[in-house]
Amino acid sequence: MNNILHIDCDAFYASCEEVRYPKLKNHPMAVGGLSNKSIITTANYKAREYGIHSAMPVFIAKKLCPNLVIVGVDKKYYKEKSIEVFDIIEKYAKIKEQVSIDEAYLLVEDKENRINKAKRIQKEVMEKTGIGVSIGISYNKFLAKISSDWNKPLGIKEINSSDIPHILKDLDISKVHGLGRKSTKKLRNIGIHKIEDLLSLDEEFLKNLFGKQGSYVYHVIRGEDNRKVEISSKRKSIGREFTFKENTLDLRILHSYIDEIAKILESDMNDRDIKAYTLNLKIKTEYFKTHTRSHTQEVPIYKKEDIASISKDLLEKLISNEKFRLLGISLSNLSKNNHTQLSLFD
Ligand code: TTP
Ligand code: MG
Repeated sequence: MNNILHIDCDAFYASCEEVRYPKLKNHPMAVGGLSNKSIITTANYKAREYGIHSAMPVFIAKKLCPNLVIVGVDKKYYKEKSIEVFDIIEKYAKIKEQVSIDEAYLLVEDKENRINKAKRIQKEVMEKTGIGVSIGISYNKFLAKISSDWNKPLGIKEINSSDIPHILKDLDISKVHGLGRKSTKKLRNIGIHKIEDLLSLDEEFLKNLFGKQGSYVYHVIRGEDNRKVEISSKRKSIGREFTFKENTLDLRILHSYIDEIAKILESDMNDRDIKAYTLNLKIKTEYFKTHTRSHTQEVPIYKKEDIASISKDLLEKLISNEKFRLLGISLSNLSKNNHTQLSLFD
């Protein structure tokens, strides 16, 4: 069963800039340093038609495409967009493992047709964030990652066990994630250019060449990869907050927001198969002062009734004569339901 999805954003930094400056959408554009001596970080697909790519010096890129627009790097903004994108994606899977600013693996365990699921993800992410993603579907991480790169941008590709190894044969060895630049160079020097050539080498030979990594490569190109999709260790909390239509101190209203958030958090934790040990309540007053209170306990918190009652207790400690304009609850100190503390993965 193909339970693993690999999602990779298309021309990520450049797509973020296109969201900000829609006029750049149909124009060759790259993100990078602004001086001629600097290099291109990434380029939109229009610019790629001119042969422009990551790590290319700016002066060469400008030679290839004189009307290329170059936008400076704004990592903070890309990070925010990344959170927007992957918060949406997270809802589609039991486990999400984010591996970089623009890519994540999902472990999906429902019955939904994988291609349909991928289409739904693409559509929702595009509609809500303006970012295009490509999605690879397969039965292990290595093949899912190869598939997400198969027909970018906005690609969807599924690789089945019956496709292995022939579907990989024509791919260049640079597509083998885990083979670095030095390793591919070494291989090219001995006439190995395609995965087909790589398949003709035995495990001992690859081990001698690259040590343990050689053994890894020998197996993954045969569709053997046992790495598990793990909840991202970076995910330290899950939470929701609401800003009220009108500032209030009415306990009935505040409690109903708490009940609502508790319901959402219970279902979020259920979907992800996790529990929490700490609950944090945050309120913002009408004068924009933020106050927080937390509660940690030995017994995991995951039921909506518990989330609500702990929050209501904490809320009492925050009541003053200032009205509230926002209330949020987050859960941290997360662990998977098999009780492995997430910090173990750090
Ligand atoms: P990638 O996913 O490798 O590239 P990309 O998203 O721009 O394009 P693609 O459609 O082929 O996936 O990298 C994600 C972002 O990381 C990229 O937008 C910019 C940044 N990045 C660097 O900072 N340095 C690099 O060398 C590369 C390759 C990317
Ligand atoms: Mg990408």
